[in-house]
Amino acid sequence: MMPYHALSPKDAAAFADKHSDLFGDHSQLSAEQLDTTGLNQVFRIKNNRGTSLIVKQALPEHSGLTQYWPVSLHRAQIEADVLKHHAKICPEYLVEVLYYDQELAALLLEDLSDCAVLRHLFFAGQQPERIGLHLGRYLAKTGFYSSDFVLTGPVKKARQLQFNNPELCLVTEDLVFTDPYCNHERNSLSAAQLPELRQLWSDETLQAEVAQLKADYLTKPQVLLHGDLHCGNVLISHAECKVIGAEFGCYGPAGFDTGTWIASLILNLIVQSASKKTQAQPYFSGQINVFWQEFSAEFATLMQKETRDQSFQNAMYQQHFLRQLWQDTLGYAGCELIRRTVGWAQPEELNKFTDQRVKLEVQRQLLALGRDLIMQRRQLTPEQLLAKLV
Ligand code: SR1
Repeated sequence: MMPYHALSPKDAAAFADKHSDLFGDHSQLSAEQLDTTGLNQVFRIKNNRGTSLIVKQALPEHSGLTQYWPVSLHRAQIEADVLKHHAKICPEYLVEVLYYDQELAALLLEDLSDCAVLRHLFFAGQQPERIGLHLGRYLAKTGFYSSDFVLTGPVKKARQLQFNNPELCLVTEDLVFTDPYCNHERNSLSAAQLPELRQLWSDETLQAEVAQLKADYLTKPQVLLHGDLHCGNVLISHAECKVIGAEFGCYGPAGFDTGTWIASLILNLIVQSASKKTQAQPYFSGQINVFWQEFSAEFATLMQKETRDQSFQNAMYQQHFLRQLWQDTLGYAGCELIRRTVGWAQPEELNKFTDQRVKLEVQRQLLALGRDLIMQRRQLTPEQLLAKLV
């Protein structure tokens, strides 16, 4: 085994060559360094016949992140395991992990070069069909088959240990549930937002609800979550929909992923509506609707037909579970909207505004909607959520 070192492009090509049969003998490999978040480095390795693979390696330091949180290289193992585990359940929706090297904290992945990042398609004004359907199926299947409906107690507890991800979960705990509700130095704020921020920071009723959602994130290990399901982590082509970027994976409340995903669509809806570039509302509302219809129908069918645990075969319990999951979805969607508006990890969607007045108005809308979703989550129906997006 090779001790850890940051791979050079040449090392990455040798790594891909060694762990795949794809390239063949005497291949001339080239390595292109793709965009990097700084937390990882990513290479595309190609031979002269156009066959390509991806090497993704976790880096020990990140400008910014590691000054606040210890993030060990173990996150690469978590990512490989979550992707592989979810792929066992629905391979059609996951990037394939061909090899994982623990020492190097490096994954060898299939290259989805026919696909584009969903966020970039949205920026280009495209409205890919069926994303709601795909993500609904992906989350229903991976959620159900990693839950107590199917797994025995001992197997589930072993999985919880395997996917114990304290370091990156702490990033989520701080960035999603803590920082936005106080004047933390990590927040991304502007003076013009001060009236709304003062309200947010003094809103004890809202903060009590966010505390409840945070407690559930910490203590409700229902399903194996992706943990960071925004449209930057979804790749799309005319034929495929693939999920990537699972290093925040862990066991947690099923509504966390469904809520984060819906928030990502709402964020794009509100940003695009403000930019008046395309008819955003019918498309995004339609996708949110299809997503929830598909997710809840698939989850209900699986509960009815595939539940192994005798207690959880109870139909009334199953209905209660789905009702609670919807409420959690709204709550986590609200938290995600608020943290993406004022927190540290501002999304590319918001950073694109050149007119600061329009950006401020969008931020106000996101904060108000985020608050409503959290506070009204016990009453709001899916139809009422869609009505709020008009
Ligand atoms: C660089 S880590 C900060 C945020 O980005 C990721 O996408 C996660 O959402 C995390 O909160």
